[in-house]
Amino acid sequence: MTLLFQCEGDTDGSMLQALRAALPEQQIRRWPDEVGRRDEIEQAVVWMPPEDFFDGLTHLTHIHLLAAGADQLLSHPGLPPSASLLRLEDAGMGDRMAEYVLYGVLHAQRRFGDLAEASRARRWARDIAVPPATEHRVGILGAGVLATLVARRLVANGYPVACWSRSEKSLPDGIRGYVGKQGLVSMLPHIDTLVCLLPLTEATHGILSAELFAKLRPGAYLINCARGGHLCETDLTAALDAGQLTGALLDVFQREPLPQAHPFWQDPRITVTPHLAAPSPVAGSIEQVAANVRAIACGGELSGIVDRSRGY
Ligand code: NDP
Ligand code: OXD
Repeated sequence: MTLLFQCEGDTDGSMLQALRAALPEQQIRRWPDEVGRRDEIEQAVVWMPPEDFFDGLTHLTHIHLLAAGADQLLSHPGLPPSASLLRLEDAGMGDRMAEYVLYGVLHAQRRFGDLAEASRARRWARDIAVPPATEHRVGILGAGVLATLVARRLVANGYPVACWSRSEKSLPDGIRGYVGKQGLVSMLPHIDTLVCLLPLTEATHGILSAELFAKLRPGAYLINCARGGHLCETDLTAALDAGQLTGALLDVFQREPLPQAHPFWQDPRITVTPHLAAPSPVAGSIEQVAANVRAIACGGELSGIVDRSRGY
């Protein structure tokens, strides 16, 4: 079997090296300098394949994505219609995402933004009320692989947590589940910090909107660590101006890197991070890709199958 590896972020070659070590029996070619005969390639491991990447890959059966979110790959104009897509599931990202979200939730609950402002003004702000974690309710949009791991970490830190999903599911103890459109309407009015961990699909595009912000508890905090396309950026600014929201921690943006002139950089109520909430770790990612390559060879069970019709 011949496999083509494409990951521009792998600047030191450590991912490719790990993949070759994990699959010594396979022929692994590096894109773009080792592509060779394109019709010999049966599988590809990709990060963000360029526009002409799939040209001539006529025998491609499986595409392994080095990311959790498949939105960009699914919108690739050259994506072969019949190849199976496999994404990363956790692969070590869950722990990193849980740290990121926990930081944001603590920031909101302990009112560190207000305290920092008071500190800059040399104000001894004992009047800033700080509720206990048990009274700060966190709502997560999504109840998938990452949302569940994040929710567990928040529960372990004393927060009441609710997760929202498309389908009914059994969630770990202490996490309340809400399902579908009606479930979202029921969940939002109780939420102090809202976390977005949804895949970007037609149904979830623009979900973080004025309509949704208006349903949250007044003064709620927003954490978006999923995709920039989930957020209506002008609606966020309007909700902050109106006091409907008190702040936001944003890791993802409609345009990345966030353009220099973007107003979010200058807004003290918004914390911008450069899409690093949970980068794909080398060891966990390669372990998962290699396990799938082996499973394909022996007809075993695959993990991370992307359902093209659902969009995730
Ligand atoms: P999963 O596919 O495991 O989970 C997605 C969840 O979203 C599921 O619970 C699903 O519901 C729910 N969902 C999807 N569509 C809808 C809808 N229309 N209404 C309600 N719920 C919906 O994804 P992961 O947890 O692995 O990853 C989530 C996202 O996190 C990725 O798609 C990516 O965009 C982002 N991400 C960001 C990173 C960063 O560094 N910032 C790093 C890694 C991922 P159901 O369970 O019913 O299917
Ligand atoms: C991912 C990401 O989807 O890093 O894995 O955003």
